[in-house]
Amino acid sequence: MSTSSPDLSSLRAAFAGRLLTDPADTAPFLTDWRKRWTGRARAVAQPDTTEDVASVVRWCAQHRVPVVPQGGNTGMVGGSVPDDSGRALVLSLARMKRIRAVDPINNTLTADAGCILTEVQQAAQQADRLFPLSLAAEGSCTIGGNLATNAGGVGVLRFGNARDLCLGVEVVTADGQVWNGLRGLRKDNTGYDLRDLFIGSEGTLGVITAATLKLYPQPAARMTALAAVASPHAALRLLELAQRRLAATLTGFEMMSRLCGELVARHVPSAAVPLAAANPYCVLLESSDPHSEANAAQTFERLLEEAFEAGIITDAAVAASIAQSRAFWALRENIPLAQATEGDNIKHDISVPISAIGDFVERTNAMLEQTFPGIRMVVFGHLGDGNLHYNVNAPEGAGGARFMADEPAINAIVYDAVAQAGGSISAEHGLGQLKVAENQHYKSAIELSLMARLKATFDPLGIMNPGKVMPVT
Ligand code: FAD
Ligand code: 2HG
Ligand code: ZN
Repeated sequence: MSTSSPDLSSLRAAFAGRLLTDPADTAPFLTDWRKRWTGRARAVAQPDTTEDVASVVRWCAQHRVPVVPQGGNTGMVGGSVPDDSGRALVLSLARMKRIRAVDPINNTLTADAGCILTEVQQAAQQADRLFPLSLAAEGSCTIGGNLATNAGGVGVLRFGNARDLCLGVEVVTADGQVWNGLRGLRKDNTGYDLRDLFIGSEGTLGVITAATLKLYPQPAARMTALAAVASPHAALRLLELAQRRLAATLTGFEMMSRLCGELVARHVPSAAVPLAAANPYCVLLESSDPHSEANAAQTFERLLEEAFEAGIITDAAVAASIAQSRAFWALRENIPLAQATEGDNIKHDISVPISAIGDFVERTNAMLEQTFPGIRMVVFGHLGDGNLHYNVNAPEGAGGARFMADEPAINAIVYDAVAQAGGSISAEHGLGQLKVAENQHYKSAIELSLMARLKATFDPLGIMNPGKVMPVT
């Protein structure tokens, strides 16, 4: 790839005021949410339309300039920021915010990639529909970023991940052509599924500029409860019972370890809930009932009584109001912020078969505690999907830098255990730049070879978000 500096003047002329080069203006685009990676860039381009995106990508292809697509910059694995070579151009989709169409009969909504997730949820609500993708970053992440990472979140148990919620995409390819694949079809077997290749590709195959999304009916009532359990094994027994009793109305099942509750109490006291800091593990359950509040409350309370009587849960609190329900969710949603405020941390966004989670946590906790005495496990996440944020913080009072030096050894223990359980080293956050090498280690040769061939086919010049997902060759 060229190291000389191509002239930006044609882009600057086309993007009057929307091509940032001043370091004070570009800085927010160059560091990720975790503040773990800071890169440099030639410029940050801010397109308004799909044709703008295409013209930037064509310019980048012509001059062999790497393109780093960026949405809300809330990713956890460093995918949205450039490396420190200063050669890349950051392509921020943040100004592309049009809701293009809502079709309540087809139950679809088509939105520009830069729409914030909450804006999409609100547009669906205005049409008396639900767009069920939901995650704590929803006030700043974009639908393009959600699709590019195939985000999960707290509704996957019932509605699936971003891929399951997307019927069509519009994409600017690596050579700057526009593919309009905005089909609102539930059935379309006309060959290879290009949409599904772009979803989850983290900006390494093309730029998603718009998407057609699936909508659902709004529920009549929602119930939320926090239940205390002794262990992840007990949480799994609760999951099995809840799925039996609530069937498809069970829409959320999140688990958190005691330290999560303690860290929220310490760093985000307004979101603290005493139950979470007083028990080894807590589960946040949510049901969404299509019929009525009375029906929802009755089924939910019966479930918790039965769980008590069976000795599965030791304590529980059912939210008596919308405000209390929000408070329970605030506890859960503030764990990442509380963990970041506590200090240097190592994240493992892992999945294993749901049935294997109890043993996985017990065995891996024991191995880590034995090898790194005092290490603190901050374990939480989407238990109903078999996906845990099996995160760790340094021992209380220990220096962060020394702890981070142990990251490769800590990762090896965790990921070997994940591999042994038949799991994945990235359940929902993607690979970004964080897990490229580890993916090469844990994936089979044939998978890696097919991935490399796809990358070369879609992006022969290697300009699309280089160094993310795949190693630079
Ligand atoms: P960015 O961070 O800007 O980009 C992410 C990746 O997508 C990068 O590789 C980027 O190059 C690429 N990209 C962005 N936009 C485009 C585009 N239009 N076309 C092509 N490529 C693009 N994630 C979950 O899955 N589940 C959670 O529950 C969850 N909770 C979170 C909670 C918090 C507090 C935070 C900070 C993050 C959380 N995340 C979660 C991670 C993050 O929010 C998601 O990965 C989200 O989908 C990223 O969207 P974004 O717009 O911020 O993308
Ligand atoms: C969540 O579920 C996010 O809250 C973030 O996926 C997880 O901070 C993390 O590790
Ligand atoms: Zn998560």
